[in-house]
Amino acid sequence: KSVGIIGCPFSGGQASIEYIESIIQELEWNVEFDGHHKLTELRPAEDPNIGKLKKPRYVSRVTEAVSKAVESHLKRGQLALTLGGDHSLALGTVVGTLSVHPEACLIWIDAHADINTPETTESGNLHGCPVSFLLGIAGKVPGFEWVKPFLKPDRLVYIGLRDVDRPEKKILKQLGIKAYSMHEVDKYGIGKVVEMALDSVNPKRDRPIHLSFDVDGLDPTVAPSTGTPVRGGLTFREGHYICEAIHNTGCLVSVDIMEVNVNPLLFDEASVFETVTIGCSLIRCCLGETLL
Ligand code: DIR
Ligand code: MN
Ligand code: MN
Ligand code: MN
Repeated sequence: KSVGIIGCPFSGGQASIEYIESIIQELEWNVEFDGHHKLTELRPAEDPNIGKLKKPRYVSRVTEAVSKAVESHLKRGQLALTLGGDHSLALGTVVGTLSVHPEACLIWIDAHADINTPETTESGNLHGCPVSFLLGIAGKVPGFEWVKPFLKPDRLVYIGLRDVDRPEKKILKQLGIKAYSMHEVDKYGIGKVVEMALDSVNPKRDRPIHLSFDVDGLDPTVAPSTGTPVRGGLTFREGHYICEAIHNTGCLVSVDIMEVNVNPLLFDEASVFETVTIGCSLIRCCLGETLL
């Protein structure tokens, strides 16, 4: 049992700086951590918008580098654990996973669907767009030609959604993407929702799983230091249950814990501590820690 940790303090797709050093503690696995990737060195001198997209070159370089890092840890038989950082990073982590495990499915925990295209995005922030690139519906954007293989819509499922843009809702419907919003979590309970989610993307529990966990999927009362908090999110236990249940499938190969923001200029110490602590504890569940 070995885990390779990919530290990604990166905020090119969003407006803030993120670190997450202290999350790497007390793991019972054999841990390989090659230091935080020096992603800021990849920042180009000039990076004008492409259409509405902000910092497109920076994001494409960083995410391509991250895809290679994930790929290399997976090829060595390790669980790839990526700590971020802006959720645009998942463009890299998921491509890295798919290039080693083409049959993998993607479970996306988030308040947001992150499926805006370069056409539909209002903010121009690439952290709101990675899924459209992963599905191959983003169109041709210079710098992102490396993004392949693409993910099939029936291999993707969401849990925790509650702030989805109108054009995003249209895309989800058109492609028939399975999504369990907070409404379904309330209605069925988290146990049933996770079971239904797994049944939809991994019915025989034989496909490798990539879990991309945006901490803003959690309620801001339990994960306050994140860039775009939305009220009415997953409880502390619901978040942990998801990680425990996915660990129990035995199929988990790659995990992202994203949007943990430790910038002291944006968040007070207590908020950062709480968010980093819950991030660490989600990771422990993904690695098989049990309550009893
Ligand atoms: C919004 C917000 N849908 C956007 N997305 C966020 O910018 O595209 N994603 N905050 O995490
Ligand atoms: Mn590495
Ligand atoms: Mn996200
Ligand atoms: Mn989000």
